[in-house]
Amino acid sequence: MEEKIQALLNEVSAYTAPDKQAVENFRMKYISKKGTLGELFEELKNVPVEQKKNVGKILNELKKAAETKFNELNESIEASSASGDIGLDLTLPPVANKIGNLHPLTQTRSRIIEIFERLGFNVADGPEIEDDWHNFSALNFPENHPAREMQDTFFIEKNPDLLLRTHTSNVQIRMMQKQKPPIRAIMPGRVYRNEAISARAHCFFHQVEGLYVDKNVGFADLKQTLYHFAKEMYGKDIKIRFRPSYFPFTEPSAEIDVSCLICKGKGCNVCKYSGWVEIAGSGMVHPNVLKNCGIDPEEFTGFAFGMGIERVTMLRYQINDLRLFSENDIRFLRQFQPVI
Ligand code: 2NL
Repeated sequence: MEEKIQALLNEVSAYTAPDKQAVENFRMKYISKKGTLGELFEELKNVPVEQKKNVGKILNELKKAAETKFNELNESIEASSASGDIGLDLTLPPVANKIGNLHPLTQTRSRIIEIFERLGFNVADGPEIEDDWHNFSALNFPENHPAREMQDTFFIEKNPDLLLRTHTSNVQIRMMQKQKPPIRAIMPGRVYRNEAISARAHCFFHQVEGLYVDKNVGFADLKQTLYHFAKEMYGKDIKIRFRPSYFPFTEPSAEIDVSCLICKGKGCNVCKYSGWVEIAGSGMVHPNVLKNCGIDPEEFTGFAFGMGIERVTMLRYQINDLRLFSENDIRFLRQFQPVI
């Protein structure tokens, strides 16, 4: 038994502990009641009387040595954590934080704003719940226009009418009422239409409308502004074309197409084999609209345009289903990490 105790004495004095857990393991193994010391004191009862004194003495030495060692180990662990050594290697490269990314529609909206801000356009905002006058009447919609029907527009109240705006033109109307030209602003925002939801239509979407009213603003300004926008948004090789169209609030009106980004104009299913995709509607602000807002159409002229942010984003990233934008599916949203 003496030899066994001697061996244990050596073991105890050589013990090292790198962390708190190792110190606790030491305590359990040697000092605790169920540990080695406890067992040895049990065994001491069976040692012959003539040896008992001697064995008891070295066993007590072992006990003391283990207790001293335990205190030492504890102190050195305390001291190393107080000195800032917390078992972390700070020279290792950091683990990148998993941060989120902006929604693809937000990214596109920011890019659109950036392009027009550099041309001197302000950014304006207005209410999504609107009255009939700011959404329809001021914009020269005739009394019996289909957009004024329940199946096309979400009405909140009837007589007097309150509705969810169907475009952000209400913001332009409010701006023209409040402010004298020159006016140069874009209006991004959410708009609502009473449509059956499918891959190509939704009951809400996002729009950016633009307005430029001043003396001598002409169709050439409209064309160059939107051509510049298309080149900034889609690349300098983009082609652009204007097709005659009709809106109650512009005269003349034009639909704007860009050469298909997918097939470069050769023909594919995105451009329906025409080589062109529609990106915006536009036109010269109708004199009635200017008059309705207290601006003299003899003195001032202006152009306006409107585009869907979803549509621009779908072309940018080749997304084929509008519903993906509002389903909050993380597998879709995570694909729009900005490139650093
Ligand atoms: C489209 C077409 C358009 C406008 C919006 C506008 C606003 C005022 C006066 C005149 Cl206050 N026009 N906005 C003009 C032409 C087209 O939007 O396809 N949007 C998604």
